[in-house]
Amino acid sequence: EPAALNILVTGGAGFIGSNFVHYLIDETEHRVTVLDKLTYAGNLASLEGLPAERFTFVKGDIADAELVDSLFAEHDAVVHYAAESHNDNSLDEPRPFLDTNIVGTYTLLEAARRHGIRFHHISTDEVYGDLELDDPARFTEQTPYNPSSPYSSTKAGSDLLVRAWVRSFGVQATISNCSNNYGPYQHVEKFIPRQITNVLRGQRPKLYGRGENVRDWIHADDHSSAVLTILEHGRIGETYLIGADGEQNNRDVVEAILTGLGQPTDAYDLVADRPGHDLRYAIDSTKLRTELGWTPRYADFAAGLADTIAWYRDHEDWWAPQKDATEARYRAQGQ
Ligand code: NAD
Ligand code: TDX
Repeated sequence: EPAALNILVTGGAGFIGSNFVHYLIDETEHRVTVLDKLTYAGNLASLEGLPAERFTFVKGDIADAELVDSLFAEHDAVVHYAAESHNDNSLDEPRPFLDTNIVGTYTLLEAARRHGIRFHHISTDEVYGDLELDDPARFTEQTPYNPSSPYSSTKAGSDLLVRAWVRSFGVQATISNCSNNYGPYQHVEKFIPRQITNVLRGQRPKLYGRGENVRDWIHADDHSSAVLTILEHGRIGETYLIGADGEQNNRDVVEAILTGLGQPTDAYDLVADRPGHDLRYAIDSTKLRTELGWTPRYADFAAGLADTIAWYRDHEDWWAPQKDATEARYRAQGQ
């Protein structure tokens, strides 16, 4: 058994970060501190019921150098999830994406350098741009960066800062770039929860454009197991792509949600497309699987989606407070 560590998780009140915190508490002996600003996307209800002797919450900004410095002094490792994460918001108002994703990551890297602390940076496959729908290629660790949106360009910038701080200052960092996550605690602004909660409310799902864009879906628990594997066994300075062979086009996902909730498969609306909308993402995770022996538990997207639909059906108290405001924002954009 590895020794129990003190792990600092930034953005742990968000979707993937909160899933990772639950995973650490359930699957390891580590003690966890969450540092989270509680923006519109952060939700303390996602962290309810965790054991007080192993879990601490700190409200604060990753760009607050003094706070970050004092927290790094008390921890053995940092897993950095905090980000502005929604592409549609980044098209509306890019500034917070620069402040958090770029300046926030820079602030953490400077503290990592001072404290010599193990640092894992969470990123996205969107840094690689997009693929044609009929291209057999998938992204690998060698694919050149080519981000499309303000969101993905700031994530790309943050990845490059991490690489530079490893090479120039010897920071003990690894990077992972994961495909689209789904699962419990995902904000209702995102595609899958938006459509599930629309149908639960008697509203029609909204597909951008013609619904032909492809995303490569992975359950958040599988993302968590991959990140823990990299934290424990990854080689410093390396990048690992995380994916579970879950390519689906958006229309097929909406039809599966409608079927799962007993509605006809054509009961959706086509709405205005997202400007610059990436066509397709697809991850080749061979390096992570062969080098570190990782495999996803949810091999089957249909089973993971059924679990996720059931979770939203059973947790209206978690998502209802955000639903109206989120839909009002989309309505104002014709989406
Ligand atoms: P999210 O928007 O659900 O959560 C982000 C969290 O970060 C929130 O709790 C928010 O309050 C917090 N936060 C934002 N700015 C902060 C700041 N300045 N200081 C401290 N906390 C701050 O996002 P998510 O979908 O859980 O994504 C988490 C990470 O995973 C991001 O880095 C994202 O780029 C990456 N990622 C997401 C996906 C996906 O499918 N959602 C896929 C690959 C990678
Ligand atoms: O209502 C919708 N209708 C629709 O057709 C919404 C919200 C989205 N879409 C489409 C756009 C995308 O093709 O569904 C797909 C998924 O959209 P999002 O959930 O917004 O995700 P995406 O833009 O693919 O980015 C996500 O995956 C990579 C996360 O939000 C990012 O944080 C992550 O880096």
